[in-house]
Amino acid sequence: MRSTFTRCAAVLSFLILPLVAQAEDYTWTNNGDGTCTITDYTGPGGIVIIPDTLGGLTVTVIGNRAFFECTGLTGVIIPDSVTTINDEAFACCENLTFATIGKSVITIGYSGFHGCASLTSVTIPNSVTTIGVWAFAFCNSLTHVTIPDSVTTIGSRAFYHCISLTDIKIPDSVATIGSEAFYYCTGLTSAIIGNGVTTIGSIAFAYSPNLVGVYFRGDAPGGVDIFYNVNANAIVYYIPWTSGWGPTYGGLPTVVWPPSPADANGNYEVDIYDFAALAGQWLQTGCDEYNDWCQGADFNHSGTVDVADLLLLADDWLWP
Ligand SMILES: [Ca+2]
Ligand SMILES: [Ca+2]
Repeated sequence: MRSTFTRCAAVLSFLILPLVAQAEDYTWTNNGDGTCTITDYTGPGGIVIIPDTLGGLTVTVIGNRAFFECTGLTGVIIPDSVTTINDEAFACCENLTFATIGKSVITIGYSGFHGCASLTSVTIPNSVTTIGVWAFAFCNSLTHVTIPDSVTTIGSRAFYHCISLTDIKIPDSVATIGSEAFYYCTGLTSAIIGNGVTTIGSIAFAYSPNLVGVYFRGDAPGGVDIFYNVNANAIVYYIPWTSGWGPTYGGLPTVVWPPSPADANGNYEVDIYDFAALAGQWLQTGCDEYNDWCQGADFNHSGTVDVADLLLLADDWLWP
């Protein structure tokens, strides 16, 4: 880190209302197609709403290190015009507590939010396909992050040393989890791995002493030392009809994943489809094994589809 760095560090926490950023707070380059790349921010910080146009040009890229070490930045709202967050764009913004990423962002670049140690909340929109290498590494305060089902690649070390992260759900869209992606996420207790994941990089989950369960929605992915030095009592759960599972996986014992009673269609998710199944059989009687417990809607196998089943659905809503 550059220790002499003072840019936008002076004004901290005085700003209660969001500051609508002024054009003079930015430098940018013309991309030549009516768009521009923000190359630097020199404003006072606080909560910054990045403008969607500068000098008549649409802001599409937050450039390399544009907000690097901007310690005065406490919150940022990135406009929907932005498609790319480049390398280290917000790295080492150590007082940044929240980031709302615009709905057009496709790529979060290398170390995009690396070292944002105060970041407790980040919204990753359903447009992002790549979470870059080191993207959220050392985001020590991040307790929860939702990875949308647009994401196909989680880069190496993307969430390295996110020590406050307690659980993670990798959507079915993700094919590759990079090496050390969740290395030293010491607070991690559970992880759900989507059914599209074919490869997990080496020591992707390592040094997680509190890990209790890892739930795989698909076949056993390839990988080496995935669970290096995690809680030895953690259990790997798999869905019965998937393949590649032995008595252990990555050194951890494997067990068939117990289904939710409210999962009417048996796809290991409790959502609107299960609600529709319940609604379709509502107040049905005579449920038994011959009619598959009223097509799965008699969750508690009581013979009728009623409020007791609805309560089971409510209990497990959006499971797992
Ligand atoms: Ca279901
Ligand atoms: Ca019932």
